[in-house]
Amino acid sequence: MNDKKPLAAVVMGSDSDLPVMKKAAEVLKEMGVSYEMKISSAHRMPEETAQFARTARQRGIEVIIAGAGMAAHLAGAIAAHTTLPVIGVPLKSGELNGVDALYSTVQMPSGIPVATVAINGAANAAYLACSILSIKYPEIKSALDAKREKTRENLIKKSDAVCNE
Ligand code: C2R
Repeated sequence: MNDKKPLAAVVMGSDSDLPVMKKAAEVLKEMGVSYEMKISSAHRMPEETAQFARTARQRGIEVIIAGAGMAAHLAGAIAAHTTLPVIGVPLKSGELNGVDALYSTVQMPSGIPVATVAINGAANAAYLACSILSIKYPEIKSALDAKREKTRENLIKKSDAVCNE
């Protein structure tokens, strides 16, 4: 699906975030959403991060997922430069196990929102991005509906297998 023009962007603060953030890419792929993925740190690459955020809408991006650990300013710094929806993923990293990143990501000042998911919640960030895109794209709504139906059926099967032995 990634040969199409990207609708979603997945950004992370460091290559050390990739094992968690690739889960967002997997969900987007499964839902048929074209995406771009990059490392861009607001702290270590401030100019590139601002440039990415400022140009995202004109490049056709419609939603941004940003994951960072520790003093996680990436999602907020991106939101400062665009009015596209930004979903922040606080990552478990360092001595405070992600609570620092959660607080840094969720506590945005009024007017510059970041929709924050759980610590390491990269998959749910992607599902939320798909929900946002599904308002405009019926095929993404269908993919989300099909995924929920499959999850429901699997759980019923598991219940029958595990609880009725
Ligand atoms: P390294 O492993 O590269 O030292 O990074 C990254 O997201 C990562 O979880 C350690 C952690 O620092 C985070 N980081 C940020 C930002 N840039 C990198 N929180 C930022 O701009 O917010």
